[in-house]
Amino acid sequence: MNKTIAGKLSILLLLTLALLYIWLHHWNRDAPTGAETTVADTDGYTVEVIMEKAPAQLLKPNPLTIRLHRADGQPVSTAKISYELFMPSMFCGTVSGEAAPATTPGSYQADAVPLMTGSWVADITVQVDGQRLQVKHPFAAIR
Ligand SMILES: [Cu+2]
Repeated sequence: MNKTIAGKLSILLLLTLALLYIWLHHWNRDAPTGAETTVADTDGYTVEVIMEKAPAQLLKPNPLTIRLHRADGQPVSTAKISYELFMPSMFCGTVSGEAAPATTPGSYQADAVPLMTGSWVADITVQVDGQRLQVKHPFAAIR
């Protein structure tokens, strides 16, 4: 192989690797992960966490629905449900609040307001019949 061609090829290879590295890095940092719904069976209850908008909108109230029912399917409307939003890879503070019972039995409603774009977790605490259930719902926030 010609020396100049080999040189050009190695530069091209380096450039490709550099671009690949930047792309992967960018991808990992900026593609927030998250789901629309998290369903958890815990201590005889099923907790469903539904983010109506996925990804969520930055600095906007995003409807957050929590549905609670017993293992036998009976909805539970007497729980006290609170939430705490945090970013798992940052120390930028938390946003907390309570979910109010909605008209549908076993359904609770809150508005989640993410303060930054990226990956968030909604940490849901359900207090029901002297029990404390915890469900973590990952979600993403975009501009
Ligand atoms: Cu943050």
